[in-house]
Amino acid sequence: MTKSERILVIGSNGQIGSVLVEYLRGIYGENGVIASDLREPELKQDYFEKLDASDAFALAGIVKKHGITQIYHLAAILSAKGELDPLNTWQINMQTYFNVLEAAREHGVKKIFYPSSIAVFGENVDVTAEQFSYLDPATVYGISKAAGENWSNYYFKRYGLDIRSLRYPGIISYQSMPGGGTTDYAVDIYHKAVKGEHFECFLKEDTTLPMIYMSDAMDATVRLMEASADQIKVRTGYNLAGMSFSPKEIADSISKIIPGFEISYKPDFRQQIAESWPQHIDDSVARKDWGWRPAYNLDKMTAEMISELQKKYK
Ligand code: NAD
Ligand code: AKB
Repeated sequence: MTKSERILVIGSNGQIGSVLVEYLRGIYGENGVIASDLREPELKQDYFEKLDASDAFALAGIVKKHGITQIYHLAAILSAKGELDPLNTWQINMQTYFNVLEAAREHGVKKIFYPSSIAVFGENVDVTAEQFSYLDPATVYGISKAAGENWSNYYFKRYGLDIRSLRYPGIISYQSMPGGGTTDYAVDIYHKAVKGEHFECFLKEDTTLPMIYMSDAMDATVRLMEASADQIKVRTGYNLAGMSFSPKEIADSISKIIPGFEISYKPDFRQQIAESWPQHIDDSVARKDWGWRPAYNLDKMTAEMISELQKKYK
């Protein structure tokens, strides 16, 4: 990739987008990255376009107007929110992606990033999901991500579109709040702990899930996108792992720094979603193909989350 890239980030106000836009601007410059979302950002930005990515015409117009060379397509409805209105979730997740694929094909976009998820796996996967484990997702969100991966592979093979994808685990960040997933508790818990409040968890204490710290997720995303095309051997979605832990383990990690932190458990419908996902992810293919290595484990992440949130709430 060169510094003359013109990158469009769709869904830029969300948990990942708000961090990714800044991260990409650090590499490609302010005007190299056009942010876009349904909603205006909280702080006014020079390079922002209000966009409903379900509108194919509007999306293609922005691609043409800015001479876009790469698209990071983040807009989606996540696992928990998705179950509240399955057909609408399917419609939004798929229509926005088709609009991205077609705008890219017709207007010369060279590269696309498609965020997939551990939600593509389902109940028939073992405790650890391998790169080529069976995909039988239990949520409409997971079904849409698995379909999106297959469409990515199709557009790569049929039209030569250079689409790259990661199956993100639950992402944990201090900069931004999550937007309707099953792993959201693992961000909320830090906010409650730093504010000195009790945390009621919507998952059972021993529900282990794969997670990753935002800093590692940013590193993996750009590393994947900057790898040479011949290093990218998987054109559906790469397994990606950071760490795995249960609510009890994250609470114990927090208690080492904030003694007296209290958690209780009141599982709701998200428990069933969590139980359909693997507990661990084997990301050895990503490590081998393009050199992925995470830098954060649970305690290192906890220390940074608490110290950053203490600055925010002081
Ligand atoms: P989020 O819900 O926080 O943000 C999504 C953003 O997309 C929101 O700002 C929303 O306004 C915007 N959006 C929704 N519909 C849109 C539309 N029609 N047009 C334009 N913008 C629209 O989600 P996130 O956590 O930032 O996730 C980003 C992507 O990464 C998603 O595709 C998600 O599936 C994937 N992912 C996230 C995680 C995670 O833990 N955060 C894990 C796995 C995969
Ligand atoms: C969710 O919980 O829906 C997301 C994800 C793992 O895709 N965080």
